[in-house]
Amino acid sequence: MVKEKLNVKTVLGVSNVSFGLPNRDLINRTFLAASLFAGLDLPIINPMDKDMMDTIMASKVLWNEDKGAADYLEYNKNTSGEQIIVKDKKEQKEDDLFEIIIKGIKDKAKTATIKLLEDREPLSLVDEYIVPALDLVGEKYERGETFLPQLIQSAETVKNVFEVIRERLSKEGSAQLSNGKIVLATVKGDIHDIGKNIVKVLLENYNYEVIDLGRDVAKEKVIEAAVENDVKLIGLSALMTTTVKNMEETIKVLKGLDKDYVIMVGGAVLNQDYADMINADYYAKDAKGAVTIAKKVLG
Ligand code: B1M
Repeated sequence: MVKEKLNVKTVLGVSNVSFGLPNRDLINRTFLAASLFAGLDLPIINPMDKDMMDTIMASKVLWNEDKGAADYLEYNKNTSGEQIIVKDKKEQKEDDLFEIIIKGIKDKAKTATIKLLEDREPLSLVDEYIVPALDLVGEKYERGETFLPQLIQSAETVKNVFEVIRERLSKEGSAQLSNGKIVLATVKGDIHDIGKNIVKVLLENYNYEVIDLGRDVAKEKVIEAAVENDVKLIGLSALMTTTVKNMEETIKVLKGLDKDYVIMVGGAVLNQDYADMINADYYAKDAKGAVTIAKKVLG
């Protein structure tokens, strides 16, 4: 009411509420959470009381005052393990693209990429920076040393990096798309599309017309696009052990149709043996491998 009617900030000595009661800490931190929820601006608390500080840090995440949960992650770094900071033998520098991806510093990504491209091939950045940095982020995530918001920040940073690479590649490549059409999709249930997008750009660079169905694509949509566009080659990408099953099902349905579709698969979760097992015609380890296969199949 004070905030609505008077439009002023509020301050409150939180722990007075529990005076005379047992287990005051419990009452205090519950009241703190309730007061913050009601819009309290400045709680007066003992900053050495970890429970109270935990509630403050958590509430800032929940009310989105702590963007990307950055302060919360920093605050918890000692309790949840070592945070990702440095690439082993390298000095920690924020202008290093590897560090920029790992730390998810989106606004520095483009400048650092442009600088690297002064004396490097665009695609070398994929193998030297993007893949190893994301691999490290993924490993740390798996070990519980880094968390989903950081994974998302790193992925968004890579988007900025790849934007520059894509622009450079399209300047270098030919504008004609004449070597044949390819349907490309990340399979149902899987939203990982960074690798698929890299494959797409490189295929286009070699003059293939890519019908990109995006990510989380149902098998029915793949079939519809293949029939509609009369393609021979279909590329499927999957990154998770849980979604390769959907890749297998998509291949099964495609192979049951009366056209001889050629199916190439890729993604970090796969290898040649697995690709053979799920009846794919080709497995590509990376984007260059996908181009080699396209050349073999479509010329
Ligand atoms: Co997620 N994720 N993620 N993630 N993520 C992985 C895959 C994981 C291995 C991390 C880990 O735990 N170590 C793990 C899967 C574990 C498993 O398999 N069981 C995982 C998980 C668990 C999850 C979530 C479930 C997390 C959660 O919500 N709790 C969730 C899944 C959501 C879903 O899909 N339903 C999730 C979400 C995300 C983000 C959104 C944050 C983000 C993706 C953003 C995006 O893609 N738009 C993300 C990221 C970035 C990763 C890691 C760290 C990096 C993936 C990547 O982009 N690599 C990843 C760990 C890892 O792979 N090391 C991980 C770089 C990319 C260039 O490589 O895709 O392999 P890649 O592509 C390569 C080659 O494989 C090949 O060429 C590319 C270029 O060389 N290639 C092809 C790929 N597709 C091809 C197709 C071809 C040919 C070649 O022909 C058709």
